[in-house]
Amino acid sequence: MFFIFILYLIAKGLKYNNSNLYIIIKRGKKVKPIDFLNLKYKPKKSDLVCLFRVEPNKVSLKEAAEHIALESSTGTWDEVLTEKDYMKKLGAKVFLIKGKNVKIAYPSSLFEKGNAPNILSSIAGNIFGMKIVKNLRLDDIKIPDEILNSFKGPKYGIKGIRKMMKVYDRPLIGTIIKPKLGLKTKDHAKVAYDAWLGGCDLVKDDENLSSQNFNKFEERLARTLEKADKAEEETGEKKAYLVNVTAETKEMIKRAELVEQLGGKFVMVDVVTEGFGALQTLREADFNMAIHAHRAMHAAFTRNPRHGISMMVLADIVRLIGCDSLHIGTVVGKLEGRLNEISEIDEEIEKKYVKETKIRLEQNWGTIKPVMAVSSGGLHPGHVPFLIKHLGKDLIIQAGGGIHSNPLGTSAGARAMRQAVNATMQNISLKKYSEKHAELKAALDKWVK
Ligand code: CAP
Ligand code: MG
Repeated sequence: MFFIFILYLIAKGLKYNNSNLYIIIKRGKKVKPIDFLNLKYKPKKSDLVCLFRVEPNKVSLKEAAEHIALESSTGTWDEVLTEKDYMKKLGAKVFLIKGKNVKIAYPSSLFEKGNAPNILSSIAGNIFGMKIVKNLRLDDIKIPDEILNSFKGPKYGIKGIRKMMKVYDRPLIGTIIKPKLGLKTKDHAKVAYDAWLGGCDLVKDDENLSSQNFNKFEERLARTLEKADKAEEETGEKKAYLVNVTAETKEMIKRAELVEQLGGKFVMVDVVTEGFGALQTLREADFNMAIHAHRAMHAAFTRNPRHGISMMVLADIVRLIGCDSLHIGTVVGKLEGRLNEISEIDEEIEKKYVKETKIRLEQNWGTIKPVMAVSSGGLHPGHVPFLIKHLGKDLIIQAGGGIHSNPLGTSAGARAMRQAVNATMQNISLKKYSEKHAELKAALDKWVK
C-alpha cells in the first residue's frame, strides 16, 4: 500500500510533506529545498534579525517558526518547482527558539535598500494572517549597517531640535490645539498664540485636522505662523508651529513646500495613516523643517501584546526613515502603555547603541541621529515629575486638555506646565512650588487630589 502511495507521488511529481521533512520529487529527482530552520546558524553582521513571539496553531512551534521564515522570505505554502539553486542563500533562517520567542535572520540582499515598505512587506507582511499561527507578534528588529545606511534618518534629531528652539537644559513643552476639530482659523491661531505666550515652545495641530472647510490649511498656516512670530518677539523665545500636513502624497508635499516658503520650523505627519512610502517621500524631499511624527492608528496593531507589531518596531521604522520627534506614550496619561516598554522605546529612539532585553534586540544606530521622544495624551502639570524621572529631559511634554482646561485659561495652563518643568528641574516638589505660582496651584487643585 505504502509502495503504491510513493509511486503515485512520483507519478504526479508532487511533494510529500512529513511535518518538518520536505522531500520534493521532481520527475524522479530529489531536490533539497531551502533550509529555513537551522538552530546552529550564527547570524551574519549583514543579516536583518527579527524577534517574534509565536503561538502555533495545531502544529509544533518549530514548524510554525519555519513557516514564518519561509513565507516572509522566499517560500510559500508548498515547495515550488521553479526554485533554483542560486537562490538558496536568500532563505531566512530560524536560528533560535526559546519559550515562545523565535529569532529569524534575513540576508540583507532579500530587501531593496532604502525601501521601507518593501522591507515591511516581507518581515511584517502575510505572516500575521497564516492559519498555522494562533498569534504572532513582531517584537523588534535589528537593522544591519547596509540597510541603515540606505536611509536618511532624522535631519535634525534631538540636538538639531534643541538648537532650533534654543532650549538646551529642560524638556520642551508643547500643546495640541483643542477642541481638536471645529475651531475656525482665527480662533485656532488665537489659542496657539495664548499657549506660546504662556510658555509653550511648540504648538501642534491635532492628528485629524488637515484642511477641512472650517479651517483650511493655507490660511491656518499663514495666520498661525504670524502669531508664532509675534509670540517670539514678545517673549524672546523660539516658538514652533507643528502644522499637520497629512494628506494624499502630492498634496502633502505641496503643503510642506508652503510651510518651507513661509519659514515654518516643523511639519507634523500622522505616520501610520499617511503610510511609510509617503513618509519616505516627505523625508527624501529634504525640506528645511523638522518632521514631527504622530502615531494615530498604531494601537490597532501594537496594543495586543500577543499579536501584531510592537511600538518598538514602529519606532525603529520612524527613526530609520527620519522623523525628528515621535509620540511614544506617557504611562500615566489617557492611553495604554506600560513603563518598561515606553522607557525601552525611549532608549531605542534616543541612543546610539541599545542592548538586548526581553522585548528588544541589540541595535547600533551608527550615524542615524536620535529622535526626540514625545509624551502626550491625558497629561497635566501633575505628571511632569514622573515623566522627567522616567524618560529624562530629552523629551517633548505635550498637553491639550491639561493646558486648555486649566481653570485660569490657556495662557495660564501653559504657564502651569512651565512651572511644573521648572520646579522638577530644580528638584522642588510641585506642591511647594505652587505656593508661589497660582497657575500651577490651579492645575494641581483641579487634577491632583
Ligand atoms: C493629546 C492628543 C494626542 C494623543 C496621541 C489627543 O491630547 O492630542 O493625539 O496624545 O496619543 O488627541 O489625545 P490631550 P499618543 O493632551 O488632550 O489628551 O501620544 O499616545 O500617540
Ligand atoms: Mg491628538
